[in-house]
Amino acid sequence: MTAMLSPPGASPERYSRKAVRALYDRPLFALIDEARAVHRATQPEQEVQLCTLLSVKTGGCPEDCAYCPQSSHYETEVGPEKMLSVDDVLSAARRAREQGSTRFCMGAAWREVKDGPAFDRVLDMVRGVKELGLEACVTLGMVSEPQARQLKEAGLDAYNHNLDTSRENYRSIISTRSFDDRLRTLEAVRSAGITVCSGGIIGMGESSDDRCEMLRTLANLDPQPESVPINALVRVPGTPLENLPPIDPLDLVRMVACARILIPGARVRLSAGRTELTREAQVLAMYAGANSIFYGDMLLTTPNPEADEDRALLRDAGLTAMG
Ligand code: SAM
Ligand code: DTB
Ligand code: SF4
Repeated sequence: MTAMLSPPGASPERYSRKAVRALYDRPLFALIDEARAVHRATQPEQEVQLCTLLSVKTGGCPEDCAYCPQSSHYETEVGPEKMLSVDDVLSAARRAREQGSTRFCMGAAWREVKDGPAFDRVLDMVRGVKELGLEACVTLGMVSEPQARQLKEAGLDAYNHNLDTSRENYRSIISTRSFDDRLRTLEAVRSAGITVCSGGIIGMGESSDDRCEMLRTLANLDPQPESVPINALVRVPGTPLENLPPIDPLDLVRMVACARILIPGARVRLSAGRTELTREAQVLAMYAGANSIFYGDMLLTTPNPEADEDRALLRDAGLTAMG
C-alpha cells in the first residue's frame, strides 16, 4: 500500500493527487481494514480524547466563510458579543476538566490576531488553562510568527486553523482570504514550535476530488499535522449553505479512514456535525480511525451531543476517555 501511495520519482510531494483519489475510492471495507491496521500500529487502541470548545469571542467576524454563523456578512441568530473574561473562561475550563476533558480549545471570531489587550487576554487564558493541567488549543484566525511565539511562551500546545476545503474550491466558500493565507499561518504556528491542528469540513457541496485534495495538502505538510479535525457541515439558518443536503455518513467514515492512513500519527477528530449522526455512524467513524470528539453540549455557537450521551456511547463501544 505504501508503495502505491508514493511511486518513486512520481512527485516531489509525498502523496500524489491520483494516489489519494485511488485510496478514497477503494471499496469501503478494504479502506477501513487498512485504516484499522494503521490505527492499531500508531495509536493507543480504544482511547478517545475528549476536548471541550469554548467561544471566547463570538460573532461579528469580518470574514465571509459561507458555512459560518459568526460571519457579519450573514443574518444568523449569532450576533457580536463581548469577549469573555479570563475568569469566566477558566471556570469553564475547570468544569470541562471535572467532566473528563483533557483538551480545552478556545475560539475567537477574528480574521486575524491583532496585538493589544484582546490578544493579551487570550495569552492569560492560555496560561490559566495550562495551570489547570489541560492541553490548551486556540483558534484565532491568521497569526504572525511573533504572535505565535508569544502563544508558545504562554504555554499553548496547539493552534487550530482549518484548510476547510481544497485550494480549487476555496474561493467558492471564502472570498476574504486565500488558501495560501491559511498555509502561511500554519507555517508561523509550526515555526513557533506549536503543534498544528488543521482539517476541514465536508458537506459544503464539494466534490470527492476536493475532499481528496484537502487531505493531500494536509498529508503533504512536513511535518504533518498532529491533529486533524474532520467536520460535517452544521447547516446554520441564514448562512449561504443552509439548504444543502445532509452528508452521507459513509462519506464521513471514508474521510476519517483516509485521514488515518495518510496522516498516521495524527489525532483524527470527529468534530462538528455529530448531532445529526447516529451512534452507529459515530462508532464506525471511530473504528475507522477517529480518536477524539468534542465533548460538552456546545461547539462554538451550535449544539453538540450531551455529555452523558457521549459517555454512554464510549461505554457501549468499550472505548475509554484519554486520562
Ligand atoms: N475565526 C477563526 C478561523 O476561522 O480560523 C477561528 C474560528 S472558526 C469558527 C474555526 C473553524 O470552525 C472553521 O475553520 C471551520 O472549519 C469550523 N466551522 C465553522 N462553522 C462551521 C459549521 N457551520 N460547520 C462545520 N464547521 C464549522
Ligand atoms: C474544528 O475543526 N471544529 C470546531 C473547532 N475546530 C474550532 C469548530 C466547529 C464549529 C461549528 C459551528 C459552531 O458551533 O459555531
Ligand atoms: Fe470568521 Fe472563523 Fe467564522 Fe470565518 S470561520 S467567519 S474567520 S469566525
